[in-house]
Amino acid sequence: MSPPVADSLSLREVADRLGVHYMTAYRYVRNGRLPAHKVGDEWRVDPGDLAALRPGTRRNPARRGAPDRDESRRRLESRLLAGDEAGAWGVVETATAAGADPAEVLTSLVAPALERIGAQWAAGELSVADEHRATAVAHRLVARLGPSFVRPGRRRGTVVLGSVAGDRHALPTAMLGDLLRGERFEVVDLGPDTPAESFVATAVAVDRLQAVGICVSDSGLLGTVPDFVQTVRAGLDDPAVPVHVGGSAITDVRLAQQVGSDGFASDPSEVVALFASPRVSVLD
Ligand code: B12
Repeated sequence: MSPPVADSLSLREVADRLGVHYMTAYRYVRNGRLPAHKVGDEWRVDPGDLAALRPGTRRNPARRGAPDRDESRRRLESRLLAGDEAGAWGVVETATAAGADPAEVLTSLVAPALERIGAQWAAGELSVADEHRATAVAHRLVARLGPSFVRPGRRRGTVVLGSVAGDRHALPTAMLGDLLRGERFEVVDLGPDTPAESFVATAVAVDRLQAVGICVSDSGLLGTVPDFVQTVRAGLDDPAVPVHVGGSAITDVRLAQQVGSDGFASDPSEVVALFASPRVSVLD
């Protein structure tokens, strides 16, 4: 989003310049199509951003009404960073109306937007506060999308998910859990910073345990993962149950192998197949 500038425009002025109704201009802001910032109670728009929105200067008319993925991502990123849940949800609804299913919304919109936000934080372009605000909104989007992953029919067994002890990232297992629920797995998501003992206590208590998934986002924790995996594995009643380790810190199959994972998935489309497989281990 553009920083506040002295010559920024009110929404009324934006509407006049575009020749649209005030509510249309407001909607452009709320769904992230037009970057804006709040000054007190009022939305203000940078004239440069308005110029970029003008019909004919910005969009291919053939695509009018169906924003492409990059544009939707950019809009979502802008709404996440603005802490604007309603606007962010508007981007999700627009994508859904254009045909995206909930899994695509998570994997093609929300995750890449967070990835970009993380990259900007790492480059010193965003503060930790910006990242926290964006993540809080992302949590709410994921929660709102959750019920749309519920599928009727026989369950395929239970997957127990959580992040390795010390890892505070909560969204990866929340999103992964929904992708798996959408494929009729029962999922118990233990969330961030889960002790090995909690994985074990849960895994031995669930009905028809299919697999355990341990998420690692912070590569600073990688040294702890092999022992962690071993503790979890040793605590399971059935040694044939696979224990998978994944997440953004597990970047390739070799690393997965080193930390003791039974499998590796390089992208979301492979994750479901991985959890569906018995312990044949793609790493053997
Ligand atoms: C939000 C966020 C935070 C939030 C987390 C809040 C919360 N409640 O979740 C906060 C601000 C707390 C945070 C803290 C830190 N973070 Co952070 N964070 C992120 C960010 C922006 C988004 C994470 C996310 O939710 N991604 C969305 C999910 C869906 O994507 P995903 O993880 O790839 O998950 C998918 C797959 O990997 C897969 N998957 C996930 N789990 C599993 C498990 C299995 C078994 C399998 C098979 C697949 C799988 O399925 C998912 C769906 O497709 C990322 C950027 C990024 N690239 O993701 C950085 C990022 C992960 N963080 C990073 C860092 C460095 C940190 C800190 C160390 C910063 C610091 N110095 O304090 C701390 C670590 C704290 C800790 N001890 O954990 C780095 C990690 C770099 C690295 N390689 O180590 C990243 C990549 C940012 C960056 N570009 O540098 N962070």
